[in-house]
Amino acid sequence: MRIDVVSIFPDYLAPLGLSLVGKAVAAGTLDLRVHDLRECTHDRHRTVDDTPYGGGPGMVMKPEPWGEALDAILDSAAGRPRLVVPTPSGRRFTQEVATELAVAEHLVFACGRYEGIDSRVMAHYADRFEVDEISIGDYVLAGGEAAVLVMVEALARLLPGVLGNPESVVDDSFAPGAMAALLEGPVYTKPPEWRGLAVPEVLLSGDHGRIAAWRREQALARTERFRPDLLGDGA
Ligand code: 6GU
Repeated sequence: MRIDVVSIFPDYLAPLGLSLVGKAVAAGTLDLRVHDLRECTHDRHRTVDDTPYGGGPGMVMKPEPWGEALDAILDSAAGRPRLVVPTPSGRRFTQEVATELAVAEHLVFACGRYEGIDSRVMAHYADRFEVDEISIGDYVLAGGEAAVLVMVEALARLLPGVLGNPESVVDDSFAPGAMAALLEGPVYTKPPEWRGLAVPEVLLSGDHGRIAAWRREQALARTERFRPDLLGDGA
């Protein structure tokens, strides 16, 4: 998979060189390219924003630098990439959306700052990209960069060969399947007793039936406590 990220803070994306995503890049599973939007400005102040038409607070990102940056990416692209614009006013990012993005051949993330990107940019590219405006949750960030870190990490671990154990994807909270719509319960490792706290006896029993039943019960209790909406009876 190829991923391009365009931002006025390319250094913000440096963590993509670490951990699981970094390994996917090193292994060649992920071709990750980060671009500085200001390289596509041509004035002395490298201006990327201006005041909003119609008035109101804040600034809006000008279309011209975005046009230049996205044209250059398209010139080196094969096929029709997906353009993902992180914005609090987009559709909500979920595990299902991560799964959807993970099968794309080429994703381009356009990180807005300020009050957002001039809407004509998304309209203009709708024929050459599949354009998607996506929010990672109901709160407001200062820019799309942190949201890109979230989305890329979520989808990179779904790429074939990225996770050591593909079953960890299957058991995830929110993964489709037997544990669907249940949060994962508590986990334990050695030692069997730590600072007076014992690992639940059932996990040491070797009885796989009892262990599975206990895990299901724990997952259900946790879901009732923190996410009753997932059970359909809490709202
Ligand atoms: Cl994707 N961007 C910004 N700026 N704020 C957000 C967001 C995205 N998702 C939730 N809040």
